[in-house]
Amino acid sequence: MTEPEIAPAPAPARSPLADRIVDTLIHRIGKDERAARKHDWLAATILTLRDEIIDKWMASTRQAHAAGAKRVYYLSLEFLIGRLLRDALSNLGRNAEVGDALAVLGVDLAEIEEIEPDAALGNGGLGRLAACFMESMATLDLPAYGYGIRYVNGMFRQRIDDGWQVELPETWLAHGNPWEFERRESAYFVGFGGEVIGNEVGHVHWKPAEAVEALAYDTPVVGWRGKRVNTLRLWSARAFDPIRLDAFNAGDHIGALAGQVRAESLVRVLYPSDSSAAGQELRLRQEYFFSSASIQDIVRRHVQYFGDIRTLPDKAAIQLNDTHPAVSVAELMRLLIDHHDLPFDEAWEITRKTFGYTNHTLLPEALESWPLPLFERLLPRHMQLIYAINGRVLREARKSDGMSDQAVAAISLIDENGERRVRMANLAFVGSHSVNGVAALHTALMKQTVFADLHRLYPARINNKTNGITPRRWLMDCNPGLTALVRDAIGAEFCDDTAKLQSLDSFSNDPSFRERFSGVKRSNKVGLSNFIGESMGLRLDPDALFDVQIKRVHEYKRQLLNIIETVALYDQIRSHPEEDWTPRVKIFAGKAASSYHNAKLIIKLANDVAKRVNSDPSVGGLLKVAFLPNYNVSLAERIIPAADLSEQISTAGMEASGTGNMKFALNGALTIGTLDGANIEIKEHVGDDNIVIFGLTADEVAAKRAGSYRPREVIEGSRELSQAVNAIASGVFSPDDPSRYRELMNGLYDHDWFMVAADFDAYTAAQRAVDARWADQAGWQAAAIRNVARVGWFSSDRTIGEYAREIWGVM
Ligand code: 475
Repeated sequence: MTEPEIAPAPAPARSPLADRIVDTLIHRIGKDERAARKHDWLAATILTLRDEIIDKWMASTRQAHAAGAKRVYYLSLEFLIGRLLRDALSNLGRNAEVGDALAVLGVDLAEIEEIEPDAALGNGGLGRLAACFMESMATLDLPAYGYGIRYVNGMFRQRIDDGWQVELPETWLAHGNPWEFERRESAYFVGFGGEVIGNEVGHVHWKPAEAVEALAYDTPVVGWRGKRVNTLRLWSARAFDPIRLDAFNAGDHIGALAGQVRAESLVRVLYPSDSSAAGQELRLRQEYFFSSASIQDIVRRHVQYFGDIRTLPDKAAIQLNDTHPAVSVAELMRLLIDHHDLPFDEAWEITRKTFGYTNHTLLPEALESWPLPLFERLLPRHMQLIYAINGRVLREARKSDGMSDQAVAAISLIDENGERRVRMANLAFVGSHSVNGVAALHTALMKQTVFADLHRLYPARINNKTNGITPRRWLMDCNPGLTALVRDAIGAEFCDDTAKLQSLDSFSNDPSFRERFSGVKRSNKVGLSNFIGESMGLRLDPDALFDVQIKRVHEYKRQLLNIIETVALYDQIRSHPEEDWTPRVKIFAGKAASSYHNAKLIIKLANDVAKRVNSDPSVGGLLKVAFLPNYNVSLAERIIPAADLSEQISTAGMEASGTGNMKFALNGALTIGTLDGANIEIKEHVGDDNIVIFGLTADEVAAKRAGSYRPREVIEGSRELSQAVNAIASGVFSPDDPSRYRELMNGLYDHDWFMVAADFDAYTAAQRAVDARWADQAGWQAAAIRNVARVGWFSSDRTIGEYAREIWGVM
C-alpha cells in the first residue's frame, strides 16, 4: 500500500519585512539564506531594524535643531548597556512582527537575541545607571547625547576555575557591531604633554608633545514607543600617522607602527576597578582623551547652531558621571579662554552654569586624585587653569565667615598632605552649579563627610536625585510573564507610567491573583533552574526559596556576611535535621576587581562552601549554594525575575544607593536589607511590613568605628557565629589548603571594618523571620505583590524628570 500523498503545507507568505531582512542578508552581509548562520541573521535583523531607526533618529535631531532646544550631555567613562536588540524591538513595539518574519525564514528570534554580545562597557552600578538614564532621556523626549569610550575590550569575562575567578578578555566586537555608525567626519585632535607658550595674562598657546585623533562611533538609543532616538557617541582613537613610512622603509617595521599602538592603547580596555580609583597614567589619559573630544564636540555643535559661545549654558547641560570626566571643567575653560578669547571670569561663569556633577560613592579609595607632577607633565595648560581656579575658590573661602585654615585646606583643589595631588572631586564640585548624590542618605552623608567644608562654602549646591531603573528592560523585557499578568489585572497604563502600578496593590488580597502571581514566579524559577542545571550541572528545586545576592564583590557589600550565615545555617540543619527548615537556594554572582585580593578570596569561599554543601546528602534538598560565573547584564535579566529574596546587606553608610535593590522589588522579590542607600526609600515606599530590615544604622556604624568596637568579643559571644567563623578559619571548607581563609577570618576578629560580626546575629534573626514568612505563602505572595505595586517611583523616568527640571532646566 502506498502512503496517501500529502501536499506540503503552503509556505506562509513572506511579509515585506521578511523580504527586507533577506535583502539585507544578501546585500550587506553577503550571504544567502542557505549559507547564513545565526550571527548573520542577527546582523541582518539588526541592520534592517537600524534602517528604520535612522528615520526616527534624524527626525529627532531635526526637531531639536528646529526648536533651538537645550541639549543634555551625559559624560561617563562607563555605559553598561548590555544587549540592545530585544530592548529596541520592544521599545519600537515590533517584537511580534519581527519574530513572525524571522519564523517564516526558519529563524528563532529568541535564539538570535541570545547570541547578541553583551556590551559591557562598564563595571557595575555607575555604568548601568548611565545606560538606564540614556533610555529614559529618549523616553522623556529630551534631546540628549551620551559620551564615552568605545573600549575594544570591555569588562573582563569571568571564568570560575576550581572555585577561583579567572579573568579573560571580553571580545564584544569580534563579529563586528551592526548597531554603530563610524563618523569619519567627527574627529578631533587631542594633545598630551609638551609646553605652554606665553603667560596667563597674554595670549597662551599650548604646544602638546604628542597627539591622537578621537574618532566618533554613534549608537542609536531608542526611547519607549520609539518616541525619540538619541545618540550614544563613543570615542575611538587613532594615530594621525597610522604608519611612519620613513621608519618602515628604514627597516623598523615595529617602531613604524608605534604611534598607532599608542593611540589604540587609550581605548583598549576598561579599567576593571569598581569603587576604587585606578591611579595609573593610562587612566588619566583615557579620562582626558574622552573629555577633550566630548567638550570639543559640544562646543563645535553649539557654535555651529547658535553662533555665540557665550550662550552655551542656555543650550547645553553637561552632567559629569562621577569625577572620571572632571578634567572636562578645565578643558572647557581652556577652549573658552585660549580658543574663544573669553576673559577668565566670564569663562568661569559659563563653565559653572554648564556643568553638573553626580557623586556615586563616599569610599575614600574611590576619590580620584592625581600626583601633581604627573598631571602637570601630561596636561600643563590644564594645571595652570586649575591653579587659577583654585586661587579664586580659596579667596572666596578665606572671605567667608568662620573658615578655619583646616577648612580652607580641605576645600583646596590641591591636596598638600604629603605628595601634592590634584583632587578631582573638588574640581568637579567647584566647576558645577549642581552637585548631587544618588539616594537621600548618601546625599546627607556627602554634606556631613567628604564635602562638609565645600558644602559650608556653597550651601545651595548639593542636592539629591535618588536613582532609578528603566522599567522597560527591568520589568517588561526581562519578565514578560509578570508584565502580561499585571496588564491583565490593571490594564496597560503602567507601561507608560510606572506610578500606575499602584492599582495592583489591592490585588494582593485576591487569592486567585496571588496564585497566578506565584505561578509566574514559579515558571521564572523553573527557567533559571534549567539554565543552572544545563550550564553548571546543579539541580535545583524550583519550590525552594531562591535567595539571591548578585552584584560586584566587595567587602562593604558583605557577601561574606551572607556566606557565613549560610555556613551557620548548614550547621544548624545538620545538628537539627528534625526541624522544619525552609528549603533554600543561595544564589551568588559577581565579579571582583582583578587586584582585589579579599574579594577574590570571597568568591573562592562561596565556591568552596557550595562544593561542600551541595554534595552533602544530610542537608538533602534543604540547602543548595550556586555561584554563577560571569555576572553581567544579561545574566541579571535572567536571575532577577526568578528571585524570591533580594540580598541588600551592605554596611550601613557605604552603599551610595544600589539599583539592583530596585530591580528585584519591581520583579516581586522581598528585600532583606540594611538601612543603607536607597533601601531606606524602598522601605518607605513598600511599607515596613513588606521588607525585612536588620542591623546597624549608618550613625551606629560610625559610632562603633569611632568608639571601642571589639569584634573578638562579639564573635566569642555568639555561638553560631564563632562556630561558623572557626569552621571556615580551620579549613573545614578548604581541606586542600586548610589555612586558605585564616587571614580573612582574622580580619573579622581584629578590626571587622565592615561590621560583619556586629550585624551577624541581627542578620540571622532576620533570615529566620524570612523563613517564617515563607511558611505563610499567601502572606508572602501578598507582600511580593505590594512590592511590585509600590516601587514604581524608582523608575529612571522619575529620576531623569528631576534632573531635567532641577539641574538641567530642560523640562
Ligand atoms: C554605587 N564605580 C552604587 C551606583 O549610582 C550606586 C568607581 C571608580 C571607578 C570605576 N567605577 C566606580 C562606582 O563608584 C559605582 O559604581 N558606584 C555605584 O553607583 C549608581 O547605586 O551604590 O556603589
